[in-house]
Order: sequence, then C-alpha cells, then structure tokens
Amino acid sequence: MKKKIAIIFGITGQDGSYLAELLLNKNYIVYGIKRRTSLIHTTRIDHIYKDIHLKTNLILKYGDVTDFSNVFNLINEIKPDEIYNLAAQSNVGVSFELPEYTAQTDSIGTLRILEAIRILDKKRKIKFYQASTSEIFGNSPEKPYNEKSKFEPVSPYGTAKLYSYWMTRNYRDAYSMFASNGILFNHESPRRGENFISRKTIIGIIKVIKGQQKCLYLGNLKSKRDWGHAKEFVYAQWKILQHKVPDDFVIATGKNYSVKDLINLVLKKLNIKYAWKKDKNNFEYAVALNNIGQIQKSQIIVKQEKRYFRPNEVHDLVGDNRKAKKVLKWKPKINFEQLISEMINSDLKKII
Ligand code: NAP
Ligand code: F7E
Repeated sequence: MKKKIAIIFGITGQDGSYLAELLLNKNYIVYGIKRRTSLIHTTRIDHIYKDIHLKTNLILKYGDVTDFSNVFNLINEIKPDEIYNLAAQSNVGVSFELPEYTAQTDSIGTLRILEAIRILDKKRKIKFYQASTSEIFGNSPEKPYNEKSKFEPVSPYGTAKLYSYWMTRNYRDAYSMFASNGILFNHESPRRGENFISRKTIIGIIKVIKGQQKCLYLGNLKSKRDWGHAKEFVYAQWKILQHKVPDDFVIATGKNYSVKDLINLVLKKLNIKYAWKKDKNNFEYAVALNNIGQIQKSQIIVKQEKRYFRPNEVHDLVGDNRKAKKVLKWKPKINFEQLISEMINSDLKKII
C-alpha cells in the first residue's frame, strides 16, 4: 500500500515532535518543516531523525510560514496527503510584545498554507489541520467551552488564532477543502517550552532546591487552565484528519486548576514544606518551612513579580470534550497529577 505523506509545519515544537513520532509509527512519510536558526535546535526530534543520506521516512526541510513562495514550493514539491499547521509564535505573553509578528505567523501564515492548497490542489485531496486554541474563547461567559461557544479573545495571540480558525472554516465552505480546526486547551509534557508556566515552575523549583537559583518569580497565580498531556492531544489532531468529514473539535480534559494549584502540587511532590504570605502590595510569596537541599528554612522560594503579569488575562479556561469523545472516540487518560509527576521526574534527571 502507498505510504501516506504528511507535512508538519512546526515539527521542532512540543506537539510537532510527538506528532512526528505518531505518524512515523503509522508508517507515514513525514516532511518536517523547520526554520533556519543560528543554532540548530532539533533536540525534540533528534531521537527519531536519521542521517539524510540513508533511506528515511522523516525528511526535514527548511521553511517559514511567513514566506509564501517557500510554503507554496514545499506543498507543490511534496504533494502531501495531510498538512498539519502547528507553526506559531505560541506564547501568549510574548504576543503582547510581538503583536505584528504574531499576526504574520499565526494568522497570515495559515492563510498562506490555505492559499497554496487552494491553488495547487484542484482535486481537493489534501487534508489540512489547523492548530486552534482555547485562547479564542478568551473570557467568554458560558463555561465549559464547546464548539458553539462565543469567541472573545483577549490577546494578540488569541485574536491571530481566531483569524486562522475562521479562515480554515471559510476555505472549507467556499472551496470544499478538507480543512479542520482542533481547538486545543493547554497541553504540556516533558518537552514543553521552558517559559510556559508548567515547565517554568518545575525547572525553577528544582533549581531552587539545587541552589542554582534563589527564587522562582511568577505573575498571575489565580488564572485557571485545563491542562492535558501533549502526547494524547496530538493523537486527537491525527484523529481529526481521519474523520470522514472536515469539522472542528474541542480537545480538553474537562477539569481545570489554578496556577497556584500547580505550584502547590510541584512543591508537595518535591517534599517542600511552605507557607503562603502577602507583602504590602498584596503580592503573594511562598516561604520554606524546612531545610531541604540548598533551601534554608524561611527562604522565599516563590514570589509574584509585576513583570510576569500580562496586560490582559484569560481567567478561567475549561473545555467540554463531549463532541470529540462521541464523534472521534477520543478520550484523555492522563490526569493532571500524573502529567506533572512525569514532567518533574524528567526534569530531575536533566538538572544536575
Ligand atoms: P511550540 O512548542 O511553540 O512549537 C511551535 C512550532 O512552530 C516550533 O516548531 C516553531 O519553530 C514553529 N514556528 C514558529 N514560528 C514559525 C514560522 N514563522 N515558520 C515556521 N515555523 C514556525 O508550540 P506547541 O506547544 O508545540 O503548539 C503547537 C501548535 O498548537 C501551535 O500553533 C500553538 O499555537 C498551538 N496550540 C498549543 C497549545 C498548547 O497548550 N501547547 C494549545 C492550543 C494550541 P522553532 O522551534 O524554530 O521555534
Ligand atoms: O500560562 C500564568 C499566565 O504561558 C498559563 C500556550 O500553549 O495554552 C498556552 O497559553 C497561565 C497564564 O500558557 C507566569 O498568566 C503566571 O494565566 O503556560 P502559559 P497560556 O497562556 O495558557 C494555550 C491554550 C495556547 O494556545 C498557547 O499557545 O499562567 N502565569 N506566571 C505565567 N505564565 C508564564 N508563561 N510565565 C509566568 O511567569
């Protein structure tokens, strides 16, 4: 049987690496699109990458979704069965500092891929997956969020992703393209970027124990997120493209926790006794109640710091995954505590 060919835009990212593993296991030929960077950063996929000179099912190509001729030529040359658009400036906080670049990548980047497919694939054979996000719901009032909930994004990232969400639907309706959105809620793993809250907290607290940093500085502790495991969430991405018709799906666990719950769990798992206090500006901080590792009793180990607050915040995200469960037969199995334990164990091995 002819092997399926997939393009992954964003293969060097957290999801791209898990998706590449999944597709290779399913006997796909995978073309991974990576950006040119001054240092090679393929660490998340090095374990599956083989010498290009040998016969391999994983081929890496340079590409950037801000360059239409590049996107067009790649799709024209590779002639894929499936395209996964995971490429994005994916950090919500950073999107306030880089709003235009975020739009170029997260909005117009998607449009470039859709346009290339529209022009090249007259027979409408290519299936397109768009990495949409719970950030498009923003602070919309009715929770848990489902496929019919109102969109009210509150960041340049959420707004840019909403444009891509609608363009994916518009191209599906206008040109009969197989174009689907996965509206994914937060998902983490040992491969999560180091400046997202889960990984930042875990790495930060381990470093405080080892004496490599004095304190972990964070922003808003009150916001709540619906955190799942990236490995399970990329399986949903693949399932969305295997469904008989193109459609949009919320992918979430259905349970949410606050940032403070996350910190409490990490501190507990690392056997640190602590107490939360407030300073005169009402900023919270956690003080150690025991000596452990390099931490001295009474040391401030976690502290809120103004610079890590965002100009606007999504307060409370929780998803309703019933459609994905029913239609795709997708169901998350790994719970929040198991996810955080796996991440802690992985970073304990890395930080010596
Ligand atoms: P990630 O780790 O930040 O990976 C993003 C990928 O996009 C990286 O490979 C990155 O390359 C690439 N990229 C960035 N700008 C690009 C450009 N201009 N051209 C081509 N590639 C570019 O993100 P992730 O967590 O894997 O998420 C995957 C996708 O799902 C993203 O679109 C994200 O917005 C979306 N999403 C994520 C979550 C989540 O909780 N993880 C939830 C909902 C939606 P470099 O390695 O060179 O930076
Ligand atoms: O923040 C708060 C922050 O950056 C979670 C991306 O994958 O999921 C992710 O976006 C919460 C927010 O993820 C710090 O204010 C406090 O309330 O881990 P995060 P995010 O913004 O939810 C969605 C679904 C995506 O689509 C995105 O691509 O934690 N927080 N203090 C902090 N967050 C960070 N990063 N750093 C702090 O110091």
